[in-house]
Amino acid sequence: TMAPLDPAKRAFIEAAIANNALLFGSFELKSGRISPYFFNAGNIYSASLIDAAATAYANILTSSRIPEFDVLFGPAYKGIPLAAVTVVALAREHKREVGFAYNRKEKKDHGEGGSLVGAPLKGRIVIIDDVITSGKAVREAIDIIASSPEAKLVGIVQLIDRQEKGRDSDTSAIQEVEKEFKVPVEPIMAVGDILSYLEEKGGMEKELEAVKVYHEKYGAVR
Ligand code: OMP
Repeated sequence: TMAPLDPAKRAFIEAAIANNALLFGSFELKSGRISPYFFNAGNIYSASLIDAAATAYANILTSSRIPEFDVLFGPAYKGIPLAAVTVVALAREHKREVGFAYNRKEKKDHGEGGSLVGAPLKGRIVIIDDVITSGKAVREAIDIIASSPEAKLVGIVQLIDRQEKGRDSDTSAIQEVEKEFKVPVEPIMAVGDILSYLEEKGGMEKELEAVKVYHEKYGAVR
């Protein structure tokens, strides 16, 4: 049996399901894996759900292994609104004033030009990301920081850690990224919380079973 689910996580998962941000079915992932669940951060658009996400990110950014930082980097596209709302939550709820930055997917050659927008990418940077599966997407964001000479990556926060095997080993994508880049990667929630939710709620036995079977296959070996 599993540890009882934290009430804030339970409320967030419930709201995510109600807003179609957390879906059950059959989904092909970026990594090619076929998953019985999918978290779509693009469906975090209602005021109350994005507020809950911002609060959760702001909490993990201030009460975890994440060190002090100067700029929150939200990779395009889904990271952009998340970074914007989270800097507001950090200022309002934690009296911490940082700027946010993001990238364009298409390079712009007129107007102000360049592919980075927002706060100058200088100083200590934390990446705010939505979901980590194999670690491919977050590595793309890490590359952007690495190619900015005045920026130093100091941490990464994830909304959902799917706790899956990474690119190079049977250990989790988060462990691989922490080891390779020597920065903390902190998830707000993990697949275990989704399993706990389904177990507590009851009535979703098919979904629960499918997530368990999937996790047996792709889950990281600790
Ligand atoms: P990796 O690049 O394999 O770590 O997969 C993470 C990325 O895949 C995320 O940034 C999303 O673009 C997408 N994704 C989700 O949004 N939600 C999921 O539940 C799973 C994925 C995925 O494709 O693995």
